[in-house]
Amino acid sequence: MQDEGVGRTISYDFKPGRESFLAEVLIGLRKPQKELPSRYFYDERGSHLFERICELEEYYIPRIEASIMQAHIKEMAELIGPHVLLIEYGSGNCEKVRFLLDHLHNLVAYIPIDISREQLLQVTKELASEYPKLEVHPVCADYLSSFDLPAPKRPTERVVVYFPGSTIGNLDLIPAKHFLEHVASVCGTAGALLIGVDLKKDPAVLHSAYNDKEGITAAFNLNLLQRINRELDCDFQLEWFQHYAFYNPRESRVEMHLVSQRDQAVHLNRKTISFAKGESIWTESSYKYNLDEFEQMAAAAGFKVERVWMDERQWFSVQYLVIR
Ligand code: AVI
Repeated sequence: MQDEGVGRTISYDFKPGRESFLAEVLIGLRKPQKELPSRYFYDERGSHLFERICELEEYYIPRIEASIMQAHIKEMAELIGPHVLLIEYGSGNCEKVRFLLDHLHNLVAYIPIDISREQLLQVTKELASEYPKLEVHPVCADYLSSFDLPAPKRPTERVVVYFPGSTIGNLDLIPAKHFLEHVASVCGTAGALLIGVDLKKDPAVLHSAYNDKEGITAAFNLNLLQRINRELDCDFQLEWFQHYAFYNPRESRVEMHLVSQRDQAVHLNRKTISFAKGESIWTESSYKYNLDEFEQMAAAAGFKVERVWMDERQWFSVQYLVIR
């Protein structure tokens, strides 16, 4: 599929279709604890709202991660080495990868993988003008599914996967381990993973990060219902659902929910789904790790943690993992 304007191509385009979206929504809303998959947050408006979240004072992750990258990029580039094929899972606006694009030696090619096709096309276009010599192969896909990776033109010494932003935290623990196993197989024996992992901290900090004063996170959460209305012809009344996010210390995760403000029903695919007042739809989990927990999970997936960089308060970590 040709992208007008820049002559770049979406190398692989696996935009999930309406049918699988509908099936997942119906399955989720029929569970005793209703739930929706958080990866559907990222339609065009959702991706834009997430960018605004990343600019919020309360949402510390992007700021701290960028400061860690900035402080240690030379050491990271040394560890990663030259002639690398760089793959980014969930590339979003490709903002974070720029540290690597600017510092890696003789980068062979960059493969951004994202589910948001519009954003992927837009940022690929921007990268093409900023890095005219860089070989970029955008892939539109859900990175949890399997797909063939495009082959770069030049030979590659090793594959390095970049997974920033603690997006790993949005996976439950078993899927997170499976995801790491999948990454290990993509990397091959010489490969490595550079990953951002959010750490356990004062729940009050987490509470403000997911309950910002401006209500952007609430809008981001509610946008999922709007997307379902628009794409699946559903009739959620957004004013009767309220954003609710809290840290669950027992499970080490921030949970986001949408709580029904009254008894109500919605209609989807000729089916009626009822909500009692106070009942919630669980829309996202964001797990927070300590270093040992993450190291154990990585080891179980075949990785060895080679290096960890953290901020002074130890709120966030960037970790360099190699195959064991
Ligand atoms: C993308 N992901 C790591 C974010 C997080 O912190 O779990 C998504 C998000 N949800 C609410 N605010 C940000």
